[in-house]
Amino acid sequence: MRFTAFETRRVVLPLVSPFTTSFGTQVHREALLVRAIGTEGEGWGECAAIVDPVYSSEYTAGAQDIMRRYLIPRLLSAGDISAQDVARVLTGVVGHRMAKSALEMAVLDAELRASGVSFARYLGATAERVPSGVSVGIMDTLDQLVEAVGDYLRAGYQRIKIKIKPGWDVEPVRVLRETFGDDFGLQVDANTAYTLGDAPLLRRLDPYHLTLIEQPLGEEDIRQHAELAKLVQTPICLDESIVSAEAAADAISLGATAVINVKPGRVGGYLEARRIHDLCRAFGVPVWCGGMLETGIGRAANAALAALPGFTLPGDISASDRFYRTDITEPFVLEDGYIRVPTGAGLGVTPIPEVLADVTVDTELIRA
Ligand code: OSB
Ligand code: MG
Repeated sequence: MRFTAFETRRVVLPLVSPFTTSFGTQVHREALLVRAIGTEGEGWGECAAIVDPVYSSEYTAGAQDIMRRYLIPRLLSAGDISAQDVARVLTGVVGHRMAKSALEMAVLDAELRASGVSFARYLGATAERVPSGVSVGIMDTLDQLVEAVGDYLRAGYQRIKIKIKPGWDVEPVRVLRETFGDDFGLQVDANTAYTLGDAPLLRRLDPYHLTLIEQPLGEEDIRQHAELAKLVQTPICLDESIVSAEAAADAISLGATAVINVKPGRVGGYLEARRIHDLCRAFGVPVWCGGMLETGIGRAANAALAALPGFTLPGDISASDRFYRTDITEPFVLEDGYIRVPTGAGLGVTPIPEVLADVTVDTELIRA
């Protein structure tokens, strides 16, 4: 269909508790939503960028700016397009994958709503529900960590991922195994906080049979991850480094990653995410769906993606109430440790107008 306008909308949602990673603490989620307005209907997208450029180079205000100045004008003048054309239309703009992903998602949602097809069916999902994992931030004390993890395990989460950084790594893992035993999936995420010289330290995680260690080294250190993989037993899983299917293929063939965290925003969209899934499946590399503290909009799309057959590990797709007291869509809830994949047309969820109005800090309509 032809798109006549795009609305960008900045929303701020308070988090139920602060979320600390090796790159900082978030107390609320400032997210950028996109509404694509086309000749046959509308669709929603959510940008994965966070408020500051500390996870990747993208950040909320920057994403809004690149959309306004460069990306949306290209889509508005592209004529009749489908979601499969978006990457090509935007290809002249270098980088800004999270911004591009949000726009492609909104176009895809509009298209699928118009044709009555769900994201899950379009992407090739084979599951009706996905196993739910939870990402647990760095805490002030080990007692706080044990309490939080105990609550999540009792709620039914199927695996725990804890954030680590130098000074908060082996000891929290040891305490969690000592307290809760060996019978639950446990993994760690360093968000690039280590160097190859830390291999002896990271090797001390080996006895705790973690499912994986996520992105221990820098985004560009793919070769060094391959070196690290020879020095530690815990499987390495790349997040930040995997910015495209090409990067995924390189990292796999270099032996830098045994598992991949697929985040649609980081790789430029759900279509590229599906290509990475297909590639990993062909290589026999397990994948799981990462998260960026999505609202119900992004969470719905992630659940659909995670229902593809190669997603064999629980992802960071937790219930809405892990982050938000009030989600902007109907909330995703944990049912026996699973999140149900929406079946309605497009995303299958829509923002609740009153809630959306409450959390919106600005909107901008960009027309042809
Ligand atoms: O590295 O996976 C990450 C959140 C923000 C930025 C980076 C990451 C994360 C998470 C949260 O781990 C995952 C979630 O949304 O549940
Ligand atoms: Mg990560």
